[in-house]
Amino acid sequence: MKTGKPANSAAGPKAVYHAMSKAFEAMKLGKTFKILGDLNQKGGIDCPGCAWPDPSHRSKLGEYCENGVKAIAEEAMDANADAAFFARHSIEMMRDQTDYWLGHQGRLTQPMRIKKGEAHYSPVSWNELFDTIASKLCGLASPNDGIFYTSGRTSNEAAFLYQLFVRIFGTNNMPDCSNMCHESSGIALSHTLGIGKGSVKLEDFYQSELILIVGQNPGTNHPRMLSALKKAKSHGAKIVVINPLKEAGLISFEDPQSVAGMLGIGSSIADLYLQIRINEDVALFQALSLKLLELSKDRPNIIDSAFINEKTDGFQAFKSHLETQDFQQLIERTGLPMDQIEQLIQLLTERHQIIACWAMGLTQHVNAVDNIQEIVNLLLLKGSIGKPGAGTCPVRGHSNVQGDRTMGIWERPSKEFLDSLASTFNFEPPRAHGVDVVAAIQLMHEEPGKVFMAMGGNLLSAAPDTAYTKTALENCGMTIHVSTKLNRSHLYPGDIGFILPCLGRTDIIQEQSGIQKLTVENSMGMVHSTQGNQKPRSEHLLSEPHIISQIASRTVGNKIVNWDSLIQDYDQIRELIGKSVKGFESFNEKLKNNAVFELPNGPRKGTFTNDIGKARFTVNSLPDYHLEEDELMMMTIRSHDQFNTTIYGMDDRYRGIYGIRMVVLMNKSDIAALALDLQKPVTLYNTYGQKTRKVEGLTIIPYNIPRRCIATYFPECNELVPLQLKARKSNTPASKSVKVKISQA
Ligand SMILES: Nc1nc2c(c(=O)[nH]1)N[C@H]1C(S)=C(S)[C@@H](COP(=O)(O)OP(=O)(O)OC[C@H]3O[C@@H](n4cnc5c(=O)[nH]c(N)nc54)[C@H](O)[C@@H]3O)O[C@H]1N2
Ligand SMILES: Nc1nc2c(c(=O)[nH]1)N[C@H]1C(S)=C(S)[C@@H](COP(=O)(O)OP(=O)(O)OC[C@H]3O[C@@H](n4cnc5c(=O)[nH]c(N)nc54)[C@H](O)[C@@H]3O)O[C@H]1N2
Ligand SMILES: [Mo]
Repeated sequence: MKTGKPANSAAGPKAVYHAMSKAFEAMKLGKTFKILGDLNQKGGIDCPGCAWPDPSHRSKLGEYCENGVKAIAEEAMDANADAAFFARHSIEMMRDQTDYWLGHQGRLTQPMRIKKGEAHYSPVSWNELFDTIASKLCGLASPNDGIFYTSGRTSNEAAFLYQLFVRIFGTNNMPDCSNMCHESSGIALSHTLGIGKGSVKLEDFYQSELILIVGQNPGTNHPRMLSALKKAKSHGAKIVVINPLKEAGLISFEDPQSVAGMLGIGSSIADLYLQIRINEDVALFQALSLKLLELSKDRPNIIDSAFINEKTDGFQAFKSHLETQDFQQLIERTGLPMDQIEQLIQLLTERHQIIACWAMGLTQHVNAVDNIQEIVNLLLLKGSIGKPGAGTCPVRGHSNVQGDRTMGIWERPSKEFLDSLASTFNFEPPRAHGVDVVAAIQLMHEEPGKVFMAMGGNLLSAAPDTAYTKTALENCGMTIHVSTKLNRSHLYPGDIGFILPCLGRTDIIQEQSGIQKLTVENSMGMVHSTQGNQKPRSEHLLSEPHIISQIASRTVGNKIVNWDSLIQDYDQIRELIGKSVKGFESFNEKLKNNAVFELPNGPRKGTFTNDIGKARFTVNSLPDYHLEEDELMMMTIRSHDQFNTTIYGMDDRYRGIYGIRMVVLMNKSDIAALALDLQKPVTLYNTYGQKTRKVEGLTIIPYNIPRRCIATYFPECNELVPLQLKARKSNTPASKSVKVKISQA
């Protein structure tokens, strides 16, 4: 382990060096360049990393970032976790290994099965596997005994087939990674504006006057966003960051596409950096709106009264509620200095084209939906939605997580969506809502014998309450994982456990009619194709749509949908999507010449498509959490060397932390006040709902973070997040505001 000074600039030559060394470590040279040459190019491979959109003009120099290269190296690595690997390693032995080790064993190459009591997974034929799964599903007492999880890398085609199969089977039990991610954004935005997606396009960044970046670390998690921010600044935008940590990428960006950037000369990003206390965003945004309303008494142009009158509802209630709040007290809660607040208010009064970007720093709190609704309130006050250079920008995580939702992966599908399925396919889909991630884990824990199927992802490590979730998985009658790589969820099978190895983004998909493409939707609602260029490493690998069709045809038959014929040519799947999902009419036509097309988005055009046809102001109460004398507020965040539960390496370069992940980032004054010895490990623990949860063996790192706030890494500290600690309305685990205590032997 080694620590150093946190960086104050991101990307640049170091990023290129780190990216390329990871790639060359994992893959042969020729393969690396073949994949990178196609990465994010039109008609090429959509990066399996984040969902940030591609610019209309693609750089031939390379339209990807350091972490995109790492994502590619992770998927396309030469190593294989084949049948011989599983014969050598028992699940017991693998449980003791780190996530880093698990991921570095290589790509899964063959279908595998394990039965209760067996020590090892062993190979099974696809035929036997499909038959066993189908007969188990058909034998369930109710379709609701099946739980069908999805992670956000799944293509539109696979997602559409999967949800169709599950609904014909008879349940809406479709939890997904969104439940743990942007669900809070979806709920808040649908209620207030009418669509659970953001309203801005990439071009809006270049017309904006002010961009707020709240609870998001793009230097690590959406590095290509930094290019958009740099360009926005060159067009005159000011950038304000609201984040408890000083994240390097938000301070300055060394653009690897420019000579200066490659010489290590950075362009500054944030004009103003507010190091807010964890989960005090509601207080901050209420204070800002309150002040703008007050100032508008003398300077009416500060707010957009015409917009408020014509386009919104609930303004009076919102205003009256704010007037009961005390500005000074609100600001005190945030821990921010008054001069910074004044600077932000100054920027807000003068500017009218405002974009608000956010990610997990806002969505993973008990009051997460309120956080986002308060941002919407501020934007509405300024008339900053539905015009160029302004609007909402929830920055999505997984590369197709937004598309999966559009395709119907949701435990709470709308009536309109189900009606459309019913009329296209002539069957009656189940209407009762299904379980989300938290409810699914509870159900699997409490009622043994369920069938759990995962289309990608790593539920065990991604979910809260790790020990409880383990038991939930082990209680299942059958666990089915469609995966590219080995992960911890595979190591806690039900009575029978299957691993179904699938083709990834970089692989060529060959079906009867020839090579197939797939499609994805990015964070801004643009749809385009993706097509791999690598020959599959094993004859046993199947595409996700192929796997689904085989399970479906054996489980629900070919009467409603002819699964077997559909996968001969994926254009046929897109035909069906075109018939059932709004915005996808003439889908295949729209993709001609590698075109990108935009999905309908009312708020983008100033049309609010919620139940009242007007944008809603909302009244949100201040979170009333209280820290005891010896308690700290913990957020679980990502290091620079991981993609969710996939650990690329042991360093968090921008934060100056090397070779270790079991850390607690803590304010120096708190370390002194608690008389902690930096040389000795600490334990974090808490007792929510009578149950004590703890993580031992953590190293304290003195860090620039507000008092009483600490940061740890996800997934190592998920054990400390109680399953029942979740956001109101969205049920998203509150993994960024967990109260903990600290002890040292
Ligand atoms: N390389 C890489 N890229 C990724 C991922 C990855 O793991 N690695 N994951 C993908 C996924 S699925 C997602 S959802 C996104 C995640 O992208 P992010 O949301 O950027 O990821 P987190 O590390 O969870 O960081 C949250 C940020 O919020 C801040 N924060 C925490 N609590 C608060 C708060 O109460 N208020 C405010 N204002 N800020 C707060 C933290 O300091 C941190 O900077 O990235 C996607 N892209
Ligand atoms: N404490 C805490 N917990 C969190 C978070 C947090 O910030 N803090 N963040 C939450 C968020 S935002 C999210 S999105 C979830 C992530 O939850 P998940 O999406 O479930 O987890 P991932 O780590 O992204 O899944 C990685 C696995 O996906 C499989 N995989 C990769 N590519 C493919 C593919 O192309 N096809 C298939 N079939 N499988 C593939 C590989 O086997 C890999 O091991 O975690 C959540 N959990
Ligand atoms: Mo996410």
